[in-house]
Amino acid sequence: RPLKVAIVGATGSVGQELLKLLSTRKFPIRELILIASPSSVGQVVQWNNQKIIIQALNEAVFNNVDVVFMSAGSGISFRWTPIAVASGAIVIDNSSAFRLDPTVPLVVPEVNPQAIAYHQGILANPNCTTILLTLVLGPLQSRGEINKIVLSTYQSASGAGTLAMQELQSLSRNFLDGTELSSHVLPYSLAFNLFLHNSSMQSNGYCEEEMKMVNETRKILSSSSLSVSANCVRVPILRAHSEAVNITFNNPMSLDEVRAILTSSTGIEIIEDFDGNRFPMPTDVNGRDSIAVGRLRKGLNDDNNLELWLCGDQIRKGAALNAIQIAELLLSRDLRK
Ligand code: 2RA
Repeated sequence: RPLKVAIVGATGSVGQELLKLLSTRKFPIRELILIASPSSVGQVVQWNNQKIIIQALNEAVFNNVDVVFMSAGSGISFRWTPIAVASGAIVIDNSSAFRLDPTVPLVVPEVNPQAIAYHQGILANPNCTTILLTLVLGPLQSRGEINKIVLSTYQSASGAGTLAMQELQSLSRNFLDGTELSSHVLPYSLAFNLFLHNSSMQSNGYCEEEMKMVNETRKILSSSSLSVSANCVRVPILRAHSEAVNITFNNPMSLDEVRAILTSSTGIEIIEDFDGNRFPMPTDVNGRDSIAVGRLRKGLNDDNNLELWLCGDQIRKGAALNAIQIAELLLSRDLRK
């Protein structure tokens, strides 16, 4: 039956992608309500030949709502997700608020769809970098246990929001014009520059973004002993994240075997031309559902080692598409609660 759906954070880059995908994927909606910050309340949004007026966030807004896509940051999620669940809604939360809560499934539908069975009203969308990584690790784990992951990320400005994407463009223009370069949204100028991810620094010397990859990857792959080490970097790219990944299995694997697995895995395309030195680039994945994987090669010093490179659209599969795929999975199982 068509559903009443709410998007909290409707004006953000992920909220906008949710609107686009809910329409193109023909998600069964009988009513869509859009909620955003006070500065956006009253704005009219055109969606599926309807004019929808943006509403303020309050308790009543969740009445009779079946599914809430929460995409307004952890603070809003912490406070309003329990209220939405108490109103009878199922919440798919794009923030980090509940991702490590043992009662909350953390889901990449292609990898651990079975996890949705234990939800109690909240399901968490993993961090964008984790979605892209586990989409590849999931199928590979089926061929043999993965002991260790070492990776570096090359994260686009979109991960810091729409204003950060705009700032990258304006600072880059300023750079070329030789004018003033101070950043306001990002911690430093990203014009022809890069910097280590500026999420809060933990006492162990890793930042919050890196620890998200450690903890979320372990939860999604159900492998608490998996060793993960991440180095997260913000780079001057608009909306696609890239990752250089080094995987150690507990047994040797052949590249043909790995290629065959990834080629047949949903949501992954292989872009790989060693002769032409052509591998995935952010421009290959912008606005696309699939992520691109390439440059598969065995480690130089360890037969159990595999190295690869991936690129994926941070706003789409890294956030909005994965959230909708979780909702579609719930629908296929009749929104069990
Ligand atoms: C980032 N993954 O890219 C985080 C939040 N989307 O900064």
